[in-house]
Amino acid sequence: MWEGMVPRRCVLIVRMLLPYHVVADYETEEDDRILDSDTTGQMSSRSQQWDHNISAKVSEFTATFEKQILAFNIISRKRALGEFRSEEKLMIEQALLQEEKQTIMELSAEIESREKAGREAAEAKMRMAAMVQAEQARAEALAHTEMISRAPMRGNAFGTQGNGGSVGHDMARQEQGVNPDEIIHGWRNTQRDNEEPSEEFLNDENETENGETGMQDEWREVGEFDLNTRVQWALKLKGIEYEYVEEDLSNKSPLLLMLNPIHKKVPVLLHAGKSISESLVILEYIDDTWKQNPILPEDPFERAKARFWAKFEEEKFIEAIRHALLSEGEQQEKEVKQAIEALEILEGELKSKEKFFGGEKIGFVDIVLGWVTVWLGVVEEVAGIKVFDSHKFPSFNKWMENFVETPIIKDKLPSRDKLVLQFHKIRQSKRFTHK
Ligand SMILES: N[C@@H](CCC(=O)N[C@@H](CS)C(=O)NCC(=O)O)C(=O)O
Repeated sequence: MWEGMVPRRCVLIVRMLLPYHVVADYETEEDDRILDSDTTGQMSSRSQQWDHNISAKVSEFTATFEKQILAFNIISRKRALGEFRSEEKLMIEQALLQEEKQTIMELSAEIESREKAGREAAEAKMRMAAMVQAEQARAEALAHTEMISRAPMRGNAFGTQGNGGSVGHDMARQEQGVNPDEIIHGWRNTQRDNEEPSEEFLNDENETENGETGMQDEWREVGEFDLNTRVQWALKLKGIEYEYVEEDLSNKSPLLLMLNPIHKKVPVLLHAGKSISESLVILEYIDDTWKQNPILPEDPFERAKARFWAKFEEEKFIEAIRHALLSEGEQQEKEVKQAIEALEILEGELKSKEKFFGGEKIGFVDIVLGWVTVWLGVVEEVAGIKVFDSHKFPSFNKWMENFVETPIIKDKLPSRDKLVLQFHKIRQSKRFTHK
């Protein structure tokens, strides 16, 4: 009813006032045509407006860009003169601060670990010194008892026998008493005497008279990674508890000189108050002393053969690799050639073996050569030489795999990365006293 009353004119107005988008669908193109056809030039079409906007934007961008180039050129000139923008300065300062912080943190961690190592070494040396002192006192007491026991011998043979027996018995008991002190180490003193260890002896921190300076860390770690490892492997294979005392080879301790006065080198094994030096000799001592898990064969001929191969490894193979690390040019080529020849011989020997030189189990010959499994690759990398080739030496390759996979060995293998660093330093310094 209401609808019928709306006048027609009103409907038209409503239609005209409808929002633009409702009718735009079919009117836009029409509009453009109308505007484009305008010859008065008063109205610009959509495409003309678009072109106009774009060129305005382009000139805006061009102006900004030119400004940036100008600023960049000025900044570059200033940078060349060492002047930086304030935010750049801030960033540089922050980066430097961060770097400094990191360096300080690393430095304090390093200092802390060195202090700890130093403290532990000093404590261990104190313990060792006390033990050596006890051993000397025991020897003195023994000599004294022997002297007394000999006195009546001149007059009374019966008395002597009785006394002698009891001394022997005491000795055995005392040896058992010292047994826990089974230690691998290097210490020194200029000579062995009967005096008590002096203050200096116990605290050698200020010692500098060795003439071996500047290589402290390198030597400490390299020392640990080769010959000492032999001894530790042997003890571990036999399940013997031991205490490991580190020696600073650039500043040898009085204890090392006392215990290994001839060679003044590590490793040294201290057992029951007695010191044993030379890694191969120590290995044999260990095998003779603790019978479980033998590392040398029982048969005399087989034992001799094992000793032969150990000597061969030392003199022909290991020695050549050591020298190759330190030499260059022709000399180095000669050493590499010798190492390869020795390796060919070892490859031939291993061909008939089950897993190791020692057969099914790791033995003397394996232990002597063992650290080469890590050293060889490191020396090759550091000295830029090639000795080992897994295709040419498949048996040796298998032996290396078997060796490093053995749990006891695996736990005591040196870190390759650390060795690479140490060997670089050693090669640069050309100081390699290892013989
Ligand atoms: N033939 C000895 C060699 C010992 C050796 O050369 N030890 C090195 C460390 S691995 C050493 O103490 N070097 C210090 C020096 O020569 O002054 C062994 O087998 O024990």
